[in-house]
Amino acid sequence: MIPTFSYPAPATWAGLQQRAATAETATVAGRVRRIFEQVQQQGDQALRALALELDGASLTALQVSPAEFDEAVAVVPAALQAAIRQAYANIKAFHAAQNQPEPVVETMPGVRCWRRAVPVQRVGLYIPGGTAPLFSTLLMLGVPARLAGCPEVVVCSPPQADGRISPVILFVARLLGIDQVVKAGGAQAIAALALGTDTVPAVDKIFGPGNRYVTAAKQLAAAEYGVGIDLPAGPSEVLVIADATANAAFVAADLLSQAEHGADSQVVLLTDSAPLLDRVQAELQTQLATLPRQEVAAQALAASRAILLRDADQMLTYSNQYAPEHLILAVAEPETLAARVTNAGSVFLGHLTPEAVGDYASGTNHTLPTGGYARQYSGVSLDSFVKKITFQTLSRTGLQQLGPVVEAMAEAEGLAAHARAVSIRRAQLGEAGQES
Ligand code: HSO
Ligand code: ZN
Repeated sequence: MIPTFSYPAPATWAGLQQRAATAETATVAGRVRRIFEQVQQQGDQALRALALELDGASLTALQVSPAEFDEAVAVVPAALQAAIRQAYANIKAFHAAQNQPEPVVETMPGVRCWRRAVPVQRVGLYIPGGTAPLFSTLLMLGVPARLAGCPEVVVCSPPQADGRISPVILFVARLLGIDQVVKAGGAQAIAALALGTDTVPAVDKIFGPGNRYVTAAKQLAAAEYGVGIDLPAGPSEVLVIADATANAAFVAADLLSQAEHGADSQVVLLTDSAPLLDRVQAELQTQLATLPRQEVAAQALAASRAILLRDADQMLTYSNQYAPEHLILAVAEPETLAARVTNAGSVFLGHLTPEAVGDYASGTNHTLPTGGYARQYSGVSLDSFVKKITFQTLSRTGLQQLGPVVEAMAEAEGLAAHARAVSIRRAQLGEAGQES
């Protein structure tokens, strides 16, 4: 089912690790640019026109009304509401613990430095719609936004053809205490968040996944409009490291859970057990047959890789080079391997920890670096919604102690005004500050 590679030489790994090119076509970029112009010129009117053209929705009000929230909440089944509440509690607990106290550090006598986390003031959360609106993404973005204390949080999501937003998304928004939900999708929503319209406030940072247009629009917003974005987005990925103790049915289920996201999802299996590999391939066949999204999943699998390697060392080296968004360690002693992971977005340890738990409800965030960006980026966390502003203050003693240090360095860099900013103060204190 998945193309197999047996004991490839390490020199060939880089080729195997290549992600399918997600070439940003000039057509997408051009279309996105025109949409930005349209939103800039016509504001809300452009959002209505594009909702009609692209979502088939005829809208008067763009903003979801309190009555619409009430209706939506009423139709979400109680069992789903309870599940979402549990996920919410877990995500909140995990992210709240990321709020660490920042100590005041006296670096020298009389020189005090500290840092304060200040929320990004205005944030926009983009939640894709389509056939399966991923309301879980609203939890993953909304929980840290609220915990960080961002004063303005606006959600944009494309309307269905009937002009509504998925009731579950509205239920989650209400649970989070977010009342600004705008019926706008695609590049036009990102343009509105970057530029501002009558209904959509311009924001400082935009979060959330989306299709090629949304991704291109976020890039444009960041490059030309001074707006922050969460992560360079790309197709979702999972890499499973499985040894002979792994359960083939579990491994196949994990691979498929990622494959069903999209035909461009990247699925990688590394194993040092040839019999396990055969069993996983057979299981994939069996399980695929019963999946509603089997066409999508089959396409993803066809472009993915199953690789037989010599041992745990090789598997770990390969995985660290690939830097997967999700890494599942389906091995007898996952902690040993986990300690040696250097590049991954989020790691799932042991046979009883499917990626799906992190996608929804264990507490970790599912907005993670893809495309190899796990080499240098972290996933979304509380930190994504704050800036850490640094502060410092010097007492008389502090200036006495630090002044000569700075003067010496400034003079050596040939920056006399810097040196003087110190010496002029020392002179007033009757110190031996000398100007040069
Ligand atoms: N695996 C996706 C997140 C997700 N899964 C949402 C289900 N719903 C990207 O990390
Ligand atoms: Zn998922």
